[in-house]
Amino acid sequence: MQPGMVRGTVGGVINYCNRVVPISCCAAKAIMSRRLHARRLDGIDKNIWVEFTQLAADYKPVNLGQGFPDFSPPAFIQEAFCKAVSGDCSMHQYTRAFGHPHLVKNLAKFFGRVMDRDVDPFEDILVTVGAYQALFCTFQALIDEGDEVIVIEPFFDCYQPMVKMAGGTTVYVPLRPKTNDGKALSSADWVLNAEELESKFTPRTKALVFNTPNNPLGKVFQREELKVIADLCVKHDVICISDEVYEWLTYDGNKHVKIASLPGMWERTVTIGSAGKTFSATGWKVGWAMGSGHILKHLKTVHQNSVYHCATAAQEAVAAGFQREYECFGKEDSYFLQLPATLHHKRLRLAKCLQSVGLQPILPQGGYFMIADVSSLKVDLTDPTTAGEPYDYRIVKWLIKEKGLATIPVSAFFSPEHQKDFQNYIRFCFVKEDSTLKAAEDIIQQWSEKK
Ligand code: IK2
Repeated sequence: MQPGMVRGTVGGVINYCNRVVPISCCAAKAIMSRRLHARRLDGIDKNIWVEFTQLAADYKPVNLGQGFPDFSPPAFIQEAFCKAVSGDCSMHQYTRAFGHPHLVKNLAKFFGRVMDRDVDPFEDILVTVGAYQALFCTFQALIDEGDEVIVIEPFFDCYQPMVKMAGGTTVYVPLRPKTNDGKALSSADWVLNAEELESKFTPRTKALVFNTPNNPLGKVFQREELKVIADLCVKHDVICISDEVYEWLTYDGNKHVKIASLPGMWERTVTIGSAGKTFSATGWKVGWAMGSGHILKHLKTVHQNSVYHCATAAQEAVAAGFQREYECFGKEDSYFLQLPATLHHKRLRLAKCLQSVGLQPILPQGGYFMIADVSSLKVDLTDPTTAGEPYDYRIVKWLIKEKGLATIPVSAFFSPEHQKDFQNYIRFCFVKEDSTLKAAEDIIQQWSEKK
């Protein structure tokens, strides 16, 4: 037993933080002489969300870290959830494995309209435990040992470990600022070089994954940019995985375009969505994968042999949400218009605050994150517990512990090759109450005055 730990829980010990640590973690070496964990887990045991969510829980900072709203979902969807749990007893029981019928029918109807095509509710959609599980099913179902997956960076961090667990290798292609003079002040200035992208395709390339609007940069890929990606996917016979969890959050006239709607792409694209991001209910963990049934059937095989199905009542509520949004599509009371309108102001407010202390944020065209180089502000990095970590990790930890403000280090969204270029950047989340943004502004102001 390690110092500071006490016995007291069946199958575990309690550590300093009152958390139960399974005996297997502490004493595995003593019990087993053979290798315990599967090789596919090598090097992927750290997770930024686990680490920084715990820090936020421990230090209780003003939280502009993980991407979730600190306000409630709209009343109509809360009411739909209450109705689901208090009504028919079937809402408390298993439903169809690949998606509650009411939900898949509404998703098919809604996205069929958006894409102007027939979407088969029972063939072309899989409902999952958040977009996270949709991604997991996609990689497990489609990637084999030796396959390569092209990842456009910056990228949502879980793509890399998920590809690795499936036996594949990630090959990165970066969005690069159009100019090198430090004037890339909008996410629109970050572009993909078509030749560089094409150079990454090899006979082993099985899939390409990207995210629009992008987390953390906020880039909204324009139709012409999507066409470049689409043409290369068709030319090299590659599957496209399009992570669109922030699809309703675009600003300044930018429009989200679904790559699956481009010619020849429906047949080779898996589109990933999230009700958590869509209806400001991230804790419900309802997501989906959508695409041609001939691809989706393989994702369903992974799903039926792992999770099997997702919470019925939450699916019923999300179904009601999409039904409502179908009815008020494009109208003033659509939540899909109201949320970005609200966030547009919060985005400008945060940008103004950062600029007022001499920082140059990259203004996002979409999503609910903003990144900024904070190296001009004073930081005391003497904490020995973070020594050896990337600079942005150390800044973020110092900010949480010493200033009471949580953000996220940006290098976590880059490949090892490009991480060093972004170690001065941190990510701020602005899907927060104005009072939270005000509290963060006060901390940022006070931080800059201490320089
Ligand atoms: N894909 C992207 C691009 C995401 O950003 C997320 C959720 N990210 O939230 C953490 C953060 O960046 O602060 C997901 C997928 C997963 O979505 P879901 O919550 O529906 O599983």
